Amino acid sequence: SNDPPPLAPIRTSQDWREAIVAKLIYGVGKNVVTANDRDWFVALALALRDRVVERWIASTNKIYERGHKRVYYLSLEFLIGRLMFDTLTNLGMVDVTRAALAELGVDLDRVRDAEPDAALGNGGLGRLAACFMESMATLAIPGYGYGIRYNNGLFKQAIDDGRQLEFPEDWLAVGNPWEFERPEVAYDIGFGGHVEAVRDEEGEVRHVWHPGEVVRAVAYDTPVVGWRGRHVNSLRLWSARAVDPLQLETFNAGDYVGALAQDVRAQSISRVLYPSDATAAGQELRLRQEYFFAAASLQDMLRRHITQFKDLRLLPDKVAIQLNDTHPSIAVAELMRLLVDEHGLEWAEAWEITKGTFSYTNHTLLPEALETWPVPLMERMLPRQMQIIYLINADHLEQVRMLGMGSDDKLAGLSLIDETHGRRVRMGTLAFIGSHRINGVSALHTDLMRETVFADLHKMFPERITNVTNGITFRRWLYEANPGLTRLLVEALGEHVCDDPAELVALRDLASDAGFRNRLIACRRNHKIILSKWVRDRMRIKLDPDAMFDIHVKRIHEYKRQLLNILETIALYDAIRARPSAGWVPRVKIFAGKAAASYHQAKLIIKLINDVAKVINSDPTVRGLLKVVFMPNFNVSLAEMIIPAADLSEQISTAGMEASGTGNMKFALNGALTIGTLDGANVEIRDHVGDDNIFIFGLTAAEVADRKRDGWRPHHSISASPALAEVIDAVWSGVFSPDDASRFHPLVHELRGDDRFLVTADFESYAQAQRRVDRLWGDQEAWWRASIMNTAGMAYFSSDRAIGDYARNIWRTTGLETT
Ligand code: DL6
Repeated sequence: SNDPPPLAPIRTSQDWREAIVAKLIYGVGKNVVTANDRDWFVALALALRDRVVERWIASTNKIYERGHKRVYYLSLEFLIGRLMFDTLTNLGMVDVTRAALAELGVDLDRVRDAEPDAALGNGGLGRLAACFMESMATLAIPGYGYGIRYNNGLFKQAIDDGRQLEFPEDWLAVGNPWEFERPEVAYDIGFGGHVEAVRDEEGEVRHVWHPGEVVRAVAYDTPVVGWRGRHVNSLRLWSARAVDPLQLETFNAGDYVGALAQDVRAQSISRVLYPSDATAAGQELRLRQEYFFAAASLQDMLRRHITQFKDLRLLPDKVAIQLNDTHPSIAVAELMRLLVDEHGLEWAEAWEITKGTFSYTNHTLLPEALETWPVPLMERMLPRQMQIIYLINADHLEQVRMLGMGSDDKLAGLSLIDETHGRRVRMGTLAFIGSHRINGVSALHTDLMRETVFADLHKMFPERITNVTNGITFRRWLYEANPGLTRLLVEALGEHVCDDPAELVALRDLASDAGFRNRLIACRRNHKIILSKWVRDRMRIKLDPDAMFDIHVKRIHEYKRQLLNILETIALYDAIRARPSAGWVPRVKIFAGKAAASYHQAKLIIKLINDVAKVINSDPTVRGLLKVVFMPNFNVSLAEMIIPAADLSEQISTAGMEASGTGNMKFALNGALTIGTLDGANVEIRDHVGDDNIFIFGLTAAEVADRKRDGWRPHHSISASPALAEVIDAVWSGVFSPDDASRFHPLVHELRGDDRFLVTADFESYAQAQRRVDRLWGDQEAWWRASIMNTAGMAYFSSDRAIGDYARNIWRTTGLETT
């Protein structure tokens, strides 16, 4: 067999200690006396990596030997976070590692903190891709992630005088021990130039693209280990460089900067993650990134397919390509180019192969996030792909006419070219018509896709849209983030619950068990103490771990309505001050999240939260009853610390706007109760945990749509709520910004003007829901019963279930047998 010879088994902590120390000496070049935390992290990562590689090569061999179908997950974002504990947990090596390091006087938790977060994503979409990679490995589905190896991931956020500042992120500064550079896996990617039509010997016209610029894509591979280490997949990220990095003549002539200019231009493609989360990204560089990684990935997978199966006609049987949002959707035109121009297939056959191979996930209905690219830019940068898009469009519009949907306005709406704002290519339409399945990410979102953005395409292809509700990997978000709760679950339900989350449902029988409840309370309190210590050490704010921790963490966006939360917090502050001894429930309001650097309203919301925090936290009247904290630089690792400490989870987006949410699932799994709207996956969470165990408020998506249709005016909502009117007046008049009374006028203008996110419409209902929260908190037995019912109901939200759905209904494949 080609499988590697087995490594020496790790039987004792001493065996493992020796392996780690060997890596420290021969891999890092340090000794146990001089090693710092980072050195230990690298040594441990290298030692672990050996154990992973052993399995990785065996998994890869098995995929080849079985001729199994491969799944390619194309995503511009993978928000991975740290990998150390994923690897330790999935290999079952946490305890032996802790012991081995302790024998050396090294603390595993400090080593854990020395690993930088791989933040190659903006938010939910990128984190979903990371969870899906882990679940594909767990289910032994031969899955390959393809993306970009950004030198700088999502910016670091600092808060200065309450305002967000952005700094470059530098996750590679200390090296990345998990990855393997593959200089031999490199592809040339063209841009610009012209297309030549030539006649071949048989008189057929062939199109030859002569790019004006060529950039090289070089692969970096990271192994992705599944649960219990049974299968290991690959994440392949592309890095860009010039074909000729150094112009020697120019250099010798003394122009040292000019000599490197081509390389700098090429490298800019993989330099930074595009800082966008549901805001339009109308930048040429972004399109270069999209084409660069899509084209490199396609060349790579076609090479692999041809080497093994020889026949491109087998592509839909042997390959499934999932487009994570429209970002990689230029791949549809590129695959057609490769099949027709480079491999000589007939157009019609190539189109059937393309559709049979691709599927597309939509992650948002927000109009500003639906990608379109200006036709002149496409013609200049990707001339052959643009011709192909025109040809696809001609066939598509012909089909529209044949189906009797060919009225002018229908044709205009269904066309690949949007003529309403200059001429632009609709990437969502390209992804849709080039795929055999299109999925939304929650039941509600999928329904809305059918009814709104894709209504006409859905009429044309009624079978194509399907739903796959998102999920999260329980390994990271329960076993690693909350080992105490995991231990309780294993003790109560047996070890097998870690393999089959469906068994969580048995927890319902313990919902009223006092012994279990008390241990759960101790576990939560422990996490609240850890969080409080973080806040005390970094922000010099003291929190009471016995207060209710009410947590709102996610990207800052108007539709996610952090503004609604902080306005209600002000109302609560006013109410407490009016009647300080009315038996208030002590609360800590915790916010965290990044705003896109150019998103002014979102950044102003951060400033408002911080200004409100300053006033409330220094007011002795509410001491012990209310605290407000904005934790800087929210990232995956911080989320792992915050979520197990939450009592209340804020999921309060305007109904119809949050496609799914995945934070909502992480909190509920860890036993936080949700206060939320009937939006995204909240709807399904309610169905699984039960109406009594979640605080639902606000307008439904249908009611939001009705209000908007009827010419929504916030005036009535504001005047119907004295508390809200008072809060808005206070913000307007500078109560929280005495140094600059007009600072928050843009926020108030929006609230009193369009209020596009219906903050004022939902305010009263939200405030009443918060009082229901207070009442339940007052009955601790009932609160903890509800908490247990949340954890017990979350099996459905495992990303293993989601990946199972994709495999069955979209990719038409299964996992490999593992032993
Ligand atoms: O599907 C993952 C995640 C959802 O849970 C969020 O509800 C949704 O907002 C997010 N979408 C995006 C896309 N934004 N853009 N472009 O991040 O996807």
